[in-house]
Amino acid sequence: MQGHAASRATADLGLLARDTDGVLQMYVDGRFVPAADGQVRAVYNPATGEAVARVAEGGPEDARRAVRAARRAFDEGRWSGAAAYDRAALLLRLADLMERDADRLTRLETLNNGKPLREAELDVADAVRCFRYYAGVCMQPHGQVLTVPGPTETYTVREPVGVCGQIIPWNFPLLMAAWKLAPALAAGNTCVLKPSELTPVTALRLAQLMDEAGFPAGVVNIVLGPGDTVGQTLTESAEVDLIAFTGGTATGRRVMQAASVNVKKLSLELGGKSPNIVFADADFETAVDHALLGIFFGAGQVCAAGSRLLVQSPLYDRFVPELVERAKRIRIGDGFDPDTEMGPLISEAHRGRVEAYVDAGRAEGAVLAYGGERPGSPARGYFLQPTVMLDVRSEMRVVREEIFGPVLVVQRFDDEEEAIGMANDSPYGLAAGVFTQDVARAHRVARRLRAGIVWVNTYHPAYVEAPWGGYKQSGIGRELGTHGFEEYTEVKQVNIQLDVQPSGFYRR
Ligand code: TXE
Repeated sequence: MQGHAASRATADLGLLARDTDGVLQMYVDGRFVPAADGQVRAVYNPATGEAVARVAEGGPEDARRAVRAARRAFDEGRWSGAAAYDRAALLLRLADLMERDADRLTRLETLNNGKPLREAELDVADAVRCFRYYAGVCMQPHGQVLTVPGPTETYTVREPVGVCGQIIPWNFPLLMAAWKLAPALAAGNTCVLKPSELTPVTALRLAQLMDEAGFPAGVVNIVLGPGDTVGQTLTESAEVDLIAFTGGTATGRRVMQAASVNVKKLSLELGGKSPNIVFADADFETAVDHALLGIFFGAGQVCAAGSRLLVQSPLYDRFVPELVERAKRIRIGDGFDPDTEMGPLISEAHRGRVEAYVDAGRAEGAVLAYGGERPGSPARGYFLQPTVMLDVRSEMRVVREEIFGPVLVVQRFDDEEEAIGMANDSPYGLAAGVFTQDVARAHRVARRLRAGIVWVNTYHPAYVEAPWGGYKQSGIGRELGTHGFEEYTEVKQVNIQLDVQPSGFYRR
């Protein structure tokens, strides 16, 4: 079964546009092209450490070409000038093609990212939903008529910002492409999307599907390559009007700086260290289950991961042993194995970073209740055990910094006030979980948490209809929902004098 799905994924790779040497091509101005200087990069399957494909490795010149193509497409109005209905029709057509291709996209995602097939399936379904949702949003009216003093008709219109540079990470390669492209295209922008250099594969399949759907040339460009060259060129380019970035906070700062060149619009979806608060009155099974899901889904490589667990004292001694036992039972393995519950980390280097955090936590006095080791099996790949650290203090690095791996730190609290204080004691503010059966408490705590997303008695669901983004250093702006659409628009006010006459302000 596992081998079968994996070999089908290898066959799926054969569909992608390639040159005569088998190097996968990027997508610029409606054509699949090699890198301007012919560079090539290998991409890997993190579950085996094996190279699965070679891809064109773009550089600054490729980024500039893609930006020129997007600029031309925008300035000629090939897309922004199209009726919203026609843009929506293409987004819907794309969603249909993605659905037709869902099994393939799922396998390709597992092959290149390592996540279990069942996680990749969710990503593909959510990506399809995202394009459909924004097809609908795009056909809604977006302006307002305002009542102002005087005989003036005043209204607002929303217009596309222009050329959008979109930089995405490796943890949800296809879904992040959808979160960025769907609202931007719905609003009439043209796009240059840069996938992570580690996980370009599903974005290349998406490019083929966009080509098949019939998007005009230059409207969507997918340029491959490293962040510090291709990403940097996009963020610095005076021809780019908006940068939408998802990635680490340190890189986010650099992006912000580079984007200041022409005062670009900016949306940043950065890191998190999200608290998950379990009150003593919580439904026990639900809270344990969601605490596990909160941190071990995606092997913890999720911006909104519930990586700080806060448990109320009366429950602590029952809750934590059960959580640790359940963490031990999580089946780690190759994403193609249907029994796998948690896949590998994205790379050897990233696993090293996560292990260094575990060491730092121990050195600072945290107690390792379970994990921290590479599992004996699978023998290859970048796996790490689910890890739970106890007796942590709020000043420790493992409590303050984003680890981005399957590492949960657990703290104890006595009352609601203390829990809120601990939860908010972070430079981040992306998400938070609250487990309680007291409805008034749920609302009280949700109000006081300094986070863009609060889940009560659940963890992790993301709805395309609802705004996604963080407070504090977790970012700027919101993705998804109508807020996500508005990020990709400029708003213009138009004032029409109804009683046409001079102002009389100056003598005639
Ligand atoms: O991310 P980077 P990395 C966090 C997580 C992780 C840390 C580092 O804590 O451990 O970041 O991961 C592109 N100009 N998150 O190094 O560098 C890069 O090519 C423009 C949280 O993988 O942020 C990739 O496409 N672009 C996060 C994208 O930025 C640049 C998801 C993300 O890479 C660039 C990933 C530059 N100078 C990591 N440098 C989340 N919010 O979900 C790099 N890039």
